[in-house]
Amino acid sequence: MIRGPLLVAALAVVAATPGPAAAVVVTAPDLENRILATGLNTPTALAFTPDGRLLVAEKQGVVKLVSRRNAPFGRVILDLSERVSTREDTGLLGIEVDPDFARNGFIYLSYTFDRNPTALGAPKTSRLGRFKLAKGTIVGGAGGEKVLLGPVSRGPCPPPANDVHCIPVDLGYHSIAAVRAATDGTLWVSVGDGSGSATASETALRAFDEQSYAGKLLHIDRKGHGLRRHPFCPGERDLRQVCTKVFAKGFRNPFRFSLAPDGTPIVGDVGWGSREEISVVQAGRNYGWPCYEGGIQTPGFSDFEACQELYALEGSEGAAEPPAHEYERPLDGAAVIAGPTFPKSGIARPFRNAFFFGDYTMENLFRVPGGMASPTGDMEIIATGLRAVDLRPGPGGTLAYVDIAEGIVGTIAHAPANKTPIASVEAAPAYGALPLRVKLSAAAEDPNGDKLSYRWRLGDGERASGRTVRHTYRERGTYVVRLIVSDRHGARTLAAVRVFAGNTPPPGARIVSPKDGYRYVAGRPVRLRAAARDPEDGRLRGRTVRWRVELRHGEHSHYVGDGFGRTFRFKPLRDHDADSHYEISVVSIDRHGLFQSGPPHEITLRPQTTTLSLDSQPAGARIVYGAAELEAPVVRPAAVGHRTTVSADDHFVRDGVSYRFSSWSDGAPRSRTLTIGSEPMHLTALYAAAE
Ligand SMILES: [Ca+2]
Ligand SMILES: [Ca+2]
Repeated sequence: MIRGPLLVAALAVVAATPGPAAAVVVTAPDLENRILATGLNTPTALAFTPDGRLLVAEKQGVVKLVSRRNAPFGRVILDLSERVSTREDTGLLGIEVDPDFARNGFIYLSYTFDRNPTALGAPKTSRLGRFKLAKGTIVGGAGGEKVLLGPVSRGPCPPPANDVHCIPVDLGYHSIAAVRAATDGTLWVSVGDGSGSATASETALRAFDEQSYAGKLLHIDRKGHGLRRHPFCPGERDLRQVCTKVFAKGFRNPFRFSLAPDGTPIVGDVGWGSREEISVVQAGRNYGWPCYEGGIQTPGFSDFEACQELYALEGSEGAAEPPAHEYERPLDGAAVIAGPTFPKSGIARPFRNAFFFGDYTMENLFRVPGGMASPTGDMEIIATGLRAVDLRPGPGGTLAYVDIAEGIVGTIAHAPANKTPIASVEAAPAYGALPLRVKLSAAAEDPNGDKLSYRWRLGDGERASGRTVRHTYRERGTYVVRLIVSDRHGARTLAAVRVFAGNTPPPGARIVSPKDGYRYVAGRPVRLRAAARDPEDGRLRGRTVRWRVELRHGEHSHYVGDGFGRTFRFKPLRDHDADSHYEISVVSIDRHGLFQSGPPHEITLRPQTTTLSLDSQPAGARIVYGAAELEAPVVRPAAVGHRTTVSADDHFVRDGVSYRFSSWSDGAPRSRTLTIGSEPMHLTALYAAAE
């Protein structure tokens, strides 16, 4: 039941030459892909201001503003990275612009809070903050935040209660996710169950608790308070109480949702082992997680008493709501991304009255004619090769997306006849001593085969034309070279590259300690130290030294999180066993953003192990160890510090005799948690012959 994280990021450093999203294939003949922003560092979410500027949230806590003047790279307007968790699927995950933005300048950010992001520990909490954007800057910077949800920022959260304003993220999964503003100025917020370990955990049941923020769709006002006529505790008048903010419950990881033209929330709930769900959400209803995944009673949870009680309600008013649409998860995973429903008129035909959703892992984009509530035709794939993690209406009646892996924001646009050119730029060299003579080359094509024209802005006030340009930069600086490629029908595209004149890259950071092959204890912090220098900047530290931690399990690499700084501390997860290890890499970037010239330095850390014997008396009982089903006796290596669940079968038959479980040899109950110590362990499940 272990699934990879939702937001697996490519080594998230700005490349010198962002190319077009070559991987995206638009399969619908009357649509095309256009790029709005490139060079983004693990972008997770987007929003547009009413005047058409693009705001992009990056996972590590940075907000960029992309305007016509600074496209396609944009510029940083807010950096919250000193209080945003990057671990696993957490981070800055949602951004929204107030519908009355022209007057109040409000933008909303949903993120996983972390007091010390350079230590990849757990647990965390979630937060919704409000900022004010005026004249292109955030008023008060990171300190200008008004916390609307989640003021309690130290995990673990206390048990749920109406006055406990703590949004749990126990393990680095299923954080607060999307925030959407309705036209009436109210806010909708989706929150994951905050649980999400590899095994069925009781904490997932918070998704049913109306006094917990976990596993909910919330509906609040601009101050973060509940709204009148809230469905779950109708008698409650104090709109600061948790239950007054809850609109619907029973979600696992409702990562993305949208509001249909009639205001109905359409929620995509990312699945665990078997199903992805899209729900048309009604007030006061229960959408089933963790007892159901789609229409299936969730294996692992179905024995829970709370689930048995919910199953007993099937067919009655109190039963859980099935999703409007569900699809099976393939073996290598899936992650549904619910997009917008476009209106019935005033928009190009392919978008009219249609709902769009994507699957991040399957890299597809789908169109549902008629909308999710009442489809009028079969859903169809409109694009592939797209790792979209946010889908929203874009400028000019388009569908805008964020591709986290490519670091781009693009739109899917209606282009029934003429198609827009596709272009990228290369600078050779892109850095070096002054004077720096650079050859700028365009790679461009037009899908219709149109003849193309090339207009350059070289970043130092100079302009040029032609497919290839030679230019000398005489002053030290970082120049953004922009190229506009146009076809003869007036369709144009923008490509860009940075030139670092009078600058050279750092050769590469090295991990000084620990040594490659170091043996860790799960749950015990490992302190890492790197050395990095830049020819111009000298010794690098802080944000210029970037770490990445990946967990390797079998053939799969699993992103754990990012850190920064010369020293960095992370805690190996307790929920992985002897068959996993960590790969740690470090890179450096100079203070102008020039990425190191050498490859990342990487080391491997392996778990200390001991021997675990699981036996039964008599032999032959089935024992579930973590996600593995074993037949006793079995001896296996186990990672020191690893914590998991172990359960022996209630009864089994051997040689025609029926046996019933009585206890474990250490007196523990049949289903128990186990922490692996440093000494070899031997446990026996004791059975007695049943009458
Ligand atoms: Ca064309
Ligand atoms: Ca440098």
